[in-house]
Amino acid sequence: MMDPQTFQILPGKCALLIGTYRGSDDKKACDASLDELERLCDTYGLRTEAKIACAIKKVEAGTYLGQGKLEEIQSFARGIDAELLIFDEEIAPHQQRNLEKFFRFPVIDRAELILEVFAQRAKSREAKLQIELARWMYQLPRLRRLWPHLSRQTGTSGAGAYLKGAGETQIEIDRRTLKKRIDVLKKEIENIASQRQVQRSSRMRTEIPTFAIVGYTNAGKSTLLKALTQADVLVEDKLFATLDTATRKFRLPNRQEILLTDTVGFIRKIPHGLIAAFKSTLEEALFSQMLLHVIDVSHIDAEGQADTAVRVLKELGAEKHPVITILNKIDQCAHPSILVRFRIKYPKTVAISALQRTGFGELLEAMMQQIAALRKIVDLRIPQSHYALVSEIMRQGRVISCEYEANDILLKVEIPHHLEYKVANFVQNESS
Ligand SMILES: Nc1nc2c(ncn2[C@@H]2O[C@H](COP(=O)(O)OP(=O)(O)OP(=O)(O)O)[C@@H](O)[C@H]2O)c(=O)[nH]1
Ligand SMILES: [Mg+2]
Repeated sequence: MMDPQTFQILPGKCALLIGTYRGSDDKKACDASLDELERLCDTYGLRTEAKIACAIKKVEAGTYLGQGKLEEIQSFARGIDAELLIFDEEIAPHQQRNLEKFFRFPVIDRAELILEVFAQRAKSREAKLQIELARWMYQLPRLRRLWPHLSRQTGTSGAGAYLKGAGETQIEIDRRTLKKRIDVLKKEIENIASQRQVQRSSRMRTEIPTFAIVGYTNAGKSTLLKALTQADVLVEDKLFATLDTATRKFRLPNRQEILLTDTVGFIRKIPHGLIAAFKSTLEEALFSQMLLHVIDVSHIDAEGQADTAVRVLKELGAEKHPVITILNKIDQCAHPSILVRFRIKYPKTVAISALQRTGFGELLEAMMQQIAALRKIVDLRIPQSHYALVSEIMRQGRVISCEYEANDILLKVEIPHHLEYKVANFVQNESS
């Protein structure tokens, strides 16, 4: 069996980045996207020697770019001693093969680089399995193009086998082996997901309100979790610092206990297989009752990043969840007018600096309001003999006042909706 490491693009290589655009309006977006690709290279450890934005009229079926453009790029690449070409757009497997034949060095696309970054940074068993699955699914239609200088050779069954002229049969055998491995991985991931389901339902039984911190990569999600809960999570000025979800308890100023979950960041042109593979991790966000969408307002394309995050959340089916939009990094925000635009576009926004811990009062207030919207305040008169019920209410609700009268307990309490039917017989009047 081939080792997924076989495909590794070795860090330290010198890369030439290629983006394409059609109209002049597209040029800006193309440049911004190339800058992000450069950051991905940096995260991975590749050196970006140059970035080229090519104006194109149409995509060539066989080689993506036309002959003239390819020749231009080739002479440029030679001049800078490029060892690797990275396309910002998705390149079909046959185009990739043709391009590699033409350039005579490895050609990859943004999706493959993202997969490599994930592979390099995955730590937990689940993240490792998910990324292995995504990589194999990506490589399956590309088996023929394994490169020697891309790869770390592992015995005779790795990339080397192809170079020694292994024929169709070897590819067929490997393809079958790969498919089997993909099935095994899918099953293992399903098992972990079902264990998570069990944990999740026990958490739901205790009904602690849960917020998932979501948003574009590098927006400051982990910084926020760390600032609020002193959690020992990784904060880095790199894309995809977090690949594992981390959940921490936090107590709001009104003593309400909540859970906060840090999640994997989103990115533009995210490889499809990656969303599928990480679905069980990302689902953590869906099962949270509420979302905190963190936006880096100091980023030049903050609006585009926010749109991408909203789109991915929609793809995951989380668009109905109540959201607090957090405008983060206001300490670095160069254009305050952007804050106004965000406030108009998104219904509940708060502006903070997770790093400098400012704006937290407003944020916590918004979170308390959000929880209150999911809850109800009631006045109850409960005989003391029903102590089990009283203790359940005390645990899950927020007691506003408590008095004793004869053998009864008089409670004014904020309760989650699922407790309403249990206390229905003891309600005096509903306060709100
Ligand atoms: N100036 C400034 N920098 C911030 C702020 N919040 C976070 N950062 C920085 O932004 C970078 C990314 O922060 P992280 O918390 O790792 O971002 P993330 O959203 O968890 O990123 P991924 O896990 O990669 O998706 C780090 O260098 C942080 O120090 C802020 O309020 N102001
Ligand atoms: Mg993070």
